[in-house]
Amino acid sequence: MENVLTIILGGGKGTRLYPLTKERSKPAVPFAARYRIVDIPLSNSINSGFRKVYVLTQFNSASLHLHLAQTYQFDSFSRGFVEILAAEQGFSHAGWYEGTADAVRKNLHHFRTQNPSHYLILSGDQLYRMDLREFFRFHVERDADITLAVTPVRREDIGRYGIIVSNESHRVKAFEEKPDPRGETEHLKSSQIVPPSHREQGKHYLASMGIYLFKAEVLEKMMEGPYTDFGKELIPAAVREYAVYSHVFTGFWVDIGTIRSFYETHLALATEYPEFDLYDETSPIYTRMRHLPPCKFLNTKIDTSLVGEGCIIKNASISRSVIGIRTVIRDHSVLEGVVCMGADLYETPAQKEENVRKGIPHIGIGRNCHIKNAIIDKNTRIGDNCRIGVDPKERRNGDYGSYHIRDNIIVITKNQVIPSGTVI
Ligand code: ADQ
Ligand code: ADP
Repeated sequence: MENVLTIILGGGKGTRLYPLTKERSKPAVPFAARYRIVDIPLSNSINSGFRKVYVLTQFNSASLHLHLAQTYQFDSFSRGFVEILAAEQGFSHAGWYEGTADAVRKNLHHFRTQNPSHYLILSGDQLYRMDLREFFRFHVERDADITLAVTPVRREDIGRYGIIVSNESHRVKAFEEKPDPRGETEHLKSSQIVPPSHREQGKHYLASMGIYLFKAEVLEKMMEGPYTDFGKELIPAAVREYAVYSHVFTGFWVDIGTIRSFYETHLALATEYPEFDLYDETSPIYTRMRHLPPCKFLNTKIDTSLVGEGCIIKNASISRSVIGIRTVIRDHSVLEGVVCMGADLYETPAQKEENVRKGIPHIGIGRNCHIKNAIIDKNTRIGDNCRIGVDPKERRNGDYGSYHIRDNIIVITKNQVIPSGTVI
């Protein structure tokens, strides 16, 4: 009988989402006003009926643990679970996972306790909605050893992905990790299995989505090899030794693993008809029930924005923004293109008095602030009269103490204090 175990790759030493990952692992990064990044692959897996899930992460945090424990509870008949396996927690091989395959290898002894028939490996940093059951059926029908989910891409994009070459029956004949798009690429086209509508858009190549289904015995066998990474080593070797198939996915799929894509994906979600529909009740994105109060808006204009629960916003103007749970925005502030993650708590009157004594702003955004093109992480204290990302000036990538700049986006990290009158 089938017994699929889902493994979510929750991020390496990775600096791509830094500084959002400065104090937390990637799965715990807040997403879309009320979720966390890990909710996306987890929801896909659960909505597809695969309810035994391990999340591999470099380090566990109390908040990630709480989030998963309180959100993903299954009754005893479904035999589901979601468990975190963190690299730091003293196995015989201490230290970081050296790569994606290494992360899986170091946890095989945990996986074996479930006696799985198949391993479903998902990336932790992508936004998509996929029926993984259909993917599973495809794999079983072909008696594949390994099946890769693939999606059509243009030539200029091939350098970011593993590119596969498949024959008409979807058997993968070759795999090249991140080939140079300026080089010879004709041999990498899989035009015969790319749907015509995608070919018309110039998408002749098939990119691996980093979503793999393995027969359990095949993964076990391959784990005996010297491979540290799936994309760089293990999958290219598997194509030579095993029956590897490709399943073409043509829905919306985007990598949210960099600051730029994380930011742009957020702003896109706030538009009227985004390609990813958060409001699809047939396959919801799950997250923690927080029992927060409603949002309160006082004389405020909000346009093309998403707002999480429990926000209090007064005399403000907000456009093209995502405002996370419990955000407090005080009088006469203007936010344009801002991803604000919100706060873990509301401050009590006593805490606010203490803030005044210490001369620090309250949690949230102060009065008369103008903020553009920024990501503001949780629990930040932004004082009054700040101008952030507004004035035209050169903003070089770098780390500048209380803030960071990545691809022209200003990132204010968790718990930072931005004094009144700050100009960035
Ligand atoms: P990349 O995304 O560049 O390409 P990688 O950095 O290995 O590959 O990340 C894959 C996933 O694993 C990400 O979700 C990442 O956060 C996570 N991860 C990375 N290192 C990890 C570690 N040490 N422990 C736990 N998790 C880790 C891959 C494939 C390409 C494919 C693209 C699709 O290699 O072939 O085209 O994904 O996005
Ligand atoms: P969330 O999932 O709500 O984003 P976390 O998982 O990080 O947040 O946990 C934060 C929770 O802890 C919040 O629900 C909040 O109620 C509580 N919390 C954290 N710090 C404080 C504090 N200083 N005072 C009161 N409650 C706090």
